[in-house]
Amino acid sequence: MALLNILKFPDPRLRKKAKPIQEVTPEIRQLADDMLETMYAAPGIGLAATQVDVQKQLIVMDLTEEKNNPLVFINPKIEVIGEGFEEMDEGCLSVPGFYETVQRPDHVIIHALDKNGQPFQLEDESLLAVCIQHEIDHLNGKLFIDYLSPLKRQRIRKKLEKQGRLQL
Ligand code: K1U
Ligand code: ZN
Repeated sequence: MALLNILKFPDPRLRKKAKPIQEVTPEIRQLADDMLETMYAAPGIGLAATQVDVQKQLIVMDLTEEKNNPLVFINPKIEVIGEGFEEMDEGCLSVPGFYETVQRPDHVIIHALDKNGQPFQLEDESLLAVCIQHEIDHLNGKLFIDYLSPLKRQRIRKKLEKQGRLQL
């Protein structure tokens, strides 16, 4: 297994769109394992392939405190159920140190392939529903800070650019 580099905002590679995975090969399974290791080490509860500079529709997640329920979503799609919305504080491993409130549909059914290429569905009305929407946004080149005002986003960009320069 390998730890992968997580791209940080405003890296333009975070804006690339991921392509569907045509076949679930051993290389894709290895990438999923490496992404899980990277997510656990960060630490985080989710990670999209875009964040590690791979433009494939692959997401990993584990919402347990014990880190014992790794989830892999290949070519995920969501179906929004009803018209309810929920506001939640979100963080992002690509925007480290910032937590902001985002409003999203609160009830979804996720359709995806698992690590063996088998289709599965998951229905959720809590953190999983929020997290999968955040991760699917990554696959589409979108970040949670895109839901904030331009002024707030600019402040975050300046702080992270300053931190990046200090680390050089
Ligand atoms: O996509 C990412 O960058 C991962 C992100 C997922 C996420 C968190 C909260 C709401 C929506 C999506 C994170 O994992 S940020 C870190 C985090 O939430 C966390 C870290 C350690 C323990 C528990 C949570
Ligand atoms: Zn994120």
